[in-house]
Amino acid sequence: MEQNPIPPRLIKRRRLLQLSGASSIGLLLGGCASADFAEFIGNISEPLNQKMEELLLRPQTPVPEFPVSAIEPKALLVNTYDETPEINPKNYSLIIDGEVQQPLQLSLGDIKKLPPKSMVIRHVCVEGWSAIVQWGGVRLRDLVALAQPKSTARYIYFESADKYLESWDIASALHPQTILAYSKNGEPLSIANGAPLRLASPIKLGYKQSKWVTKITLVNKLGSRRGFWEDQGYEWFGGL
Ligand SMILES: Nc1nc2c(c(=O)[nH]1)N[C@H]1C(S)=C(S)[C@@H](COP(=O)(O)O)O[C@H]1N2
Ligand SMILES: [Mo]
Repeated sequence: MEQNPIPPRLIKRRRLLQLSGASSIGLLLGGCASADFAEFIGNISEPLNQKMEELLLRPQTPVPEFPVSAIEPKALLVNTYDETPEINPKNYSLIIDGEVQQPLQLSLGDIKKLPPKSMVIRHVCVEGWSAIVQWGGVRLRDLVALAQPKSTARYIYFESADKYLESWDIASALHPQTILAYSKNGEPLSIANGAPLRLASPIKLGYKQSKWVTKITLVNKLGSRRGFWEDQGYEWFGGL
C-alpha cells in the first residue's frame, strides 16, 4: 500500500516551508512576528497511533487561542486555486461515511444543532501570509461521534465542491479545536471563504483547511490520492 517515505511528524517545519520557496520563510516570520509565534508553530499535534476511543473520550490538550481584540479583519484571507463553487444552503447536505457504524447525511440545520464552538486562531498559508481570524462552527469530533466511528478508522478524507481533496490523520481531525466553520469574524461565512462549511484548525497549515466541504470519509488506509497539494509534493501532515 501507499507509504510515506519519512514519518510525517519527523519532517521539520522549516523543510515544509521551503517547499513553497525559501523567501516565504522570511516573509512569514517577518510579516507576522509575535512573541509567541515560534512557540505557537512549534507545537506538533498528538501521535498518530492514539486509539479512537481514547481520542473521543479524552480530548487532546487545546492550543492557546487569541483574544477577540487580536482579530485582523483586513488581513489577506482568500486563497483558492480553482473556481469558487456556489452551494445553495437549502439543498446542501454533508455526507459522513466510510469506517463508521452509522453513515450520515446531514443538513445545515442538523449541523447547527450541535454545540457551537468559536475560536480566534492564526491561519497560516505556506505562500507566506497569515491572519488572525475568528471562526465559529461545530467541532468535527462531535460530528464524527454522531456517525459512530469504527476503531479501524485512522485517516479522514474531505471532499469539496470545487473537487479539492484533503486527508488528515484522525487524531488531528478529532482535536477539540478542529471545527467545521460556518462563521468568520462574527459574520456568516462568505462563499469565497468556504460557505456553507469549511475546516478550521489551529494545528494545521492553510492548505489542510478545506473550504466547501461536502463529504467526509473515514478510512483505514490512505489511497493513491492524498490531497490537492500533497499530490504535487506538499508535506502531508501539514502541522503547525
Ligand atoms: N476547497 C478548497 N479549499 C481550500 C483551498 C482551495 O483551493 N479549495 N485552498 C486552501 C489554502 S492553500 C488556504 S491558505 C486556505 C485559504 O482560505 P481562505 O481563502 O478562506 O483564506 O484555504 C484552503 N482550502
Ligand atoms: Mo494556502
